[in-house]
Amino acid sequence: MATCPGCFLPSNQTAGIGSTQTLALSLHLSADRSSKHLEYSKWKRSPYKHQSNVICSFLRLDLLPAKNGEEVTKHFLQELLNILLAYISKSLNRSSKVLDFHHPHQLKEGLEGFSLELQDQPDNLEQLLVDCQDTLKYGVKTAHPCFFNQLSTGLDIIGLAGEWVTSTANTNIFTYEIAPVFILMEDIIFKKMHSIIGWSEKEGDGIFCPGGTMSNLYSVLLARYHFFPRVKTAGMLALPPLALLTSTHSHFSIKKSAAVLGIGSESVFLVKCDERGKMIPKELESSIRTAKSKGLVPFYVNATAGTTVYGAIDPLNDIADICERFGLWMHVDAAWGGGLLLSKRHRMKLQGIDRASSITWNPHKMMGVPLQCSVILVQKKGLLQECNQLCAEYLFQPDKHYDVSYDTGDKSIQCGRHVDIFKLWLMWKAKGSEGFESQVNHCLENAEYLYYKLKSRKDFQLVFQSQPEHSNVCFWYLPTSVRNMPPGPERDRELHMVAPKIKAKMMEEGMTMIGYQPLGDKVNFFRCVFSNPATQKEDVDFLLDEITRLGRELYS
Ligand code: ABU
Repeated sequence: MATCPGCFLPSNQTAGIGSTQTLALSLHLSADRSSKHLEYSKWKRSPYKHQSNVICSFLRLDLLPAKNGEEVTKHFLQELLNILLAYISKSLNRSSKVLDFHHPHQLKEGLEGFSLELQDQPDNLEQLLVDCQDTLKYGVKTAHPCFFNQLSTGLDIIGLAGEWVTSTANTNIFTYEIAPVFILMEDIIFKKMHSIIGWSEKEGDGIFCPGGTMSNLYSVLLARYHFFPRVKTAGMLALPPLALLTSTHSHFSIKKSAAVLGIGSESVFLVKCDERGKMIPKELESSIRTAKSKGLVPFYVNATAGTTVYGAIDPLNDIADICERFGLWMHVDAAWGGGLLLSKRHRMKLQGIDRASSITWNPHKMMGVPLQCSVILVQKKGLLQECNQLCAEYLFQPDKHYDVSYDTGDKSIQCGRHVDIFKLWLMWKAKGSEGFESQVNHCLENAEYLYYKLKSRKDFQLVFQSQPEHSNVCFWYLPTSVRNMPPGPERDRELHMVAPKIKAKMMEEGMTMIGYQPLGDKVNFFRCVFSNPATQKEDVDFLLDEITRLGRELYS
């Protein structure tokens, strides 16, 4: 049966229906589809115009599982696919904007017919498609080659396909019973990651978590259970006063974990770093001794492989030596740096990672897997299960007819979990490890290119002079007025305001996006990060041109 491409009606039913361009015609079928009635609704605009300018729509109830709902469902999803394809093409088009910025109150008030408010009456499918399109329109195109704002950027088409398949399967990943293929894929990927890290086949376990912060939380939970297993049942009474150690440049999630787990954020000792943001091993030793002298029991050290701002990698082997000597749990937060393990050129930067008791690794960062995809890897087999299992009888029956060791859900602190494995598995299939390797190398080449560009410019200043280890490049833009000031607090005050001012204008214009922050005694500076394989050197040039142009306009 031929159907109108702009609506969900057979062509013979739309012929002759008259309408103005601003009126949309909704054709609602009742649930039992025995009676049809026509209804006009006033939509100002819609991209789905029938050749006679009639826009026809169905309601949600006309979709599957409605009887004979295949055709309407097919057309609805095809129209959605067209919207998504147009969005993806636009995201990768360098002449299109990265964002169309609006303030929160503007979006709340509604824009050009796009309203966030919810009504009692259902909207029709046509309106839902317009809403999908508008949601993307007023969002940020994180796949754009000139989006440098976050560690997770880009849009991998195979990964996207994986996410679609995952959503279509719409299952939970706590038992083999309802997620047999996904559970086995997790097993395969964990083995792959363990071998890349350098753990033996007999070692290693893991669980997918909703983000790096949760992975880090698991690491503290596991370390505490490893040393004090009574805590699971007896709680805090089973514990001495504990201390954790992490560097001043490490992620805030270590402190947050201490707060969440009742250890207290004040029990986290922040170890000093060198000028590049790497933990100083001697300082770690002295912090351990300080903690002990205060009557605390240090049990956990977090080393970072790829700090959030500088991309610094702590000296893992030196830290492992210290942890061994003091009998401490060594965790490596490689949420950002884990991807470097896939590159023969860069993996030696993480030497010593195999000595870690646990590792956080976010494939949704450097490996470009669609958000979110994060794991906690644990060297000691069985610990995750012991620490977290509660054996809920309605899910984890021991007398099932298959090998129940594949019911992995009780390793988690969650019950229901999103399936994050499939997109990663599918991307690995599509690229092979080699594909990931060249992707990682490409991102670091972009960082190197930016670094040398900045080095040669008088109107920019690098935050630290040596070449970055990861793909983070940190720098100040120096307007002439600031450049002519002598070093000191007055210059710092002026310089502190430069990046926020440029960023504000950059977001209003929307052609590129980069983050900034202060750090320690450093006033606001830009942090450029590369994880998008679509980004090329011309985009790096464009970023610098844009900062210069905006800076000149603001400071002329
Ligand atoms: N630590 C999570 C990600 C931070 C960032 O994208 O800048």
